Amino acid sequence: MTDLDALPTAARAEHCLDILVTSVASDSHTWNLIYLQLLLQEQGHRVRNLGSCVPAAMLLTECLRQQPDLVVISSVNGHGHLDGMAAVRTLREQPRLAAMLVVIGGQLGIAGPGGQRRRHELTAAGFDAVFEGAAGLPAFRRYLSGLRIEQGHRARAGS
Ligand code: B12
Repeated sequence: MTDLDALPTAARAEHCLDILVTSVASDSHTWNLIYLQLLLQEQGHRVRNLGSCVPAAMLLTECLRQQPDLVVISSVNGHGHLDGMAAVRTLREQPRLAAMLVVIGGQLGIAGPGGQRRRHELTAAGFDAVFEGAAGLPAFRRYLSGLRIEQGHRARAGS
């Protein structure tokens, strides 16, 4: 796990999220995770990064312990859609995690982006959103902005 305090962070956003960045069990790539961590921290979110090769059981333990607002799974080795489905099913079996947001992105298959069909498989397994291939990052940024607005509305409604 990365020492977060040693990394530069932007001023905390008004509605910052607690975000868990992780990979899947088979994937040993790490720069994708560092990239995402910095991207999210630059936007003022609090990030914990579990690193590479994270078994589903470990992810489950960390989610129960940390109760993050959002879990971001990244995989680029081509096995992410299979490992990702196993991981999200493990999380969704836990009633306490049923409402937690979980998204996945990167290079999820060995034959390029899987399009609508793969997105459907992954969302059916329990992901809230899928960000695959080159179009993934801009779509992910838009998704995050939407969450921030939603959280702002919730905070105002509660106040
Ligand atoms: C460096 C590297 C390695 C290093 C990793 C070292 C490390 N500490 O990370 C080593 C040598 C270990 C390695 C091993 C392997 N690798 Co490799 N590796 C690469 C390489 C050259 C660069 C990856 C990288 O660091 N990029 C920099 C980061 C910042 O970018 P990124 O990973 O692409 O992530 C970006 C996007 O994908 C996206 N993204 C990623 N995740 C997410 C998540 C979300 C939510 C969003 C929105 C976006 C997003 O955002 C990031 C920034 O743009 C790529 C080829 C390439 N040029 O991309 C191959 C590559 C990823 N590797 C590949 C393969 C096949 C392997 C091996 C299976 C090779 C082998 N036969 O052993 C193993 C797998 C090991 C394993 N168990 O996972 C393939 C994957 C093919 C696929 N997906 O179909 C690639 C694409 C090479 C290729 N063209 O074939 N690899």
